[in-house]
Amino acid sequence: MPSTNRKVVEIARDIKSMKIRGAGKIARHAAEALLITAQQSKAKKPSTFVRELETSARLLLETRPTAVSLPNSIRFIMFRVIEAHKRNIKLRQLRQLAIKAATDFIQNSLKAVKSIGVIGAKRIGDGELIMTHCNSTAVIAILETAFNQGKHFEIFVCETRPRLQGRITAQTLNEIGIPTTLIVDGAIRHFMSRMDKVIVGADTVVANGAVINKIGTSTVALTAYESRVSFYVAAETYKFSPETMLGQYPKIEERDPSEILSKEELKEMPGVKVRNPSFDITPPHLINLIITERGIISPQAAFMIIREEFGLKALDESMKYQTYHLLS
Ligand code: RUB
Repeated sequence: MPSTNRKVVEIARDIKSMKIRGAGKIARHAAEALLITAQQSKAKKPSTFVRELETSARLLLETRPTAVSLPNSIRFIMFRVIEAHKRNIKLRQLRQLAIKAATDFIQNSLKAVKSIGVIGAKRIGDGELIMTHCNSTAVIAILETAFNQGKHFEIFVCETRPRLQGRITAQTLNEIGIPTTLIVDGAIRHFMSRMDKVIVGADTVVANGAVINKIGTSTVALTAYESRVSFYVAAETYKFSPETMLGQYPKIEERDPSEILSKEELKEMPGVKVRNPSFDITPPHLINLIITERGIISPQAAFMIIREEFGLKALDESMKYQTYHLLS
């Protein structure tokens, strides 16, 4: 088994500890880790080179289980490398191909976020009140684009317990100059009836159009539904999960209780259990639209995006190469 590149170990550690966080950033850093593996490889044979990439890929896949953008970015690169390796191409070309695949993924991903910004901004009206939850690069791209177009609107940001990513959103919106109000998660229903819409990001979009995002998102969606407020999701197509077409749902990550109560506080109430799920599932009937870089779709069309983006052959390959192959 080849040893893992030090920089790759560092990236994997930062994803696990959430120093690197958010589904899009996680995917781009995973691609960067494979890029570094390819660039710094000392392999003398193509098979050793592929094994080195697989070792890095396995380490990255074990970091966080819920955002499908992570396995999708690895699949994008590994699929191309393994197919080329089957054609017996030379080591130098294989390395170039891996570097190109990783670079393409990163560039496509950044382009997708920008396109979502442009498409989503068209749905922001002057004078609107909009709620968001957690911290999503795709959502911020929409809001920043609309703001730069001269639209006036105000954002309500949920604090997002326990890791308070809502504060990161509030800080970013403040830097852009967008009027922003930070609220605690418990105040979501109190303010919802005043909102014109909600926009959140996604970690995974499943085949039936359900969206997995930060814990609390489904409560925001349910509250929006009750108040007849539109609920939009901003998600690049690499957040759509081909595995869900094959019956496999991503695991909902449950993080350490110490993110909620310190070890000392926990010791003071030994009989109390703390649960800390990081994500939840919003069902499709609570979602009005999903904004992708390919356009706006209804959640019911998620299935078509998966078929078109990943194709049946890729679905088949995913059984061979992805989570299954690399983690087995
Ligand atoms: C982040 C989160 C974000 C999505 C989308 O969770 O749920 O809403 O990842 O973000 P965590 P983006 O902080 O646990 O990673 O649009 O930036 O991909």
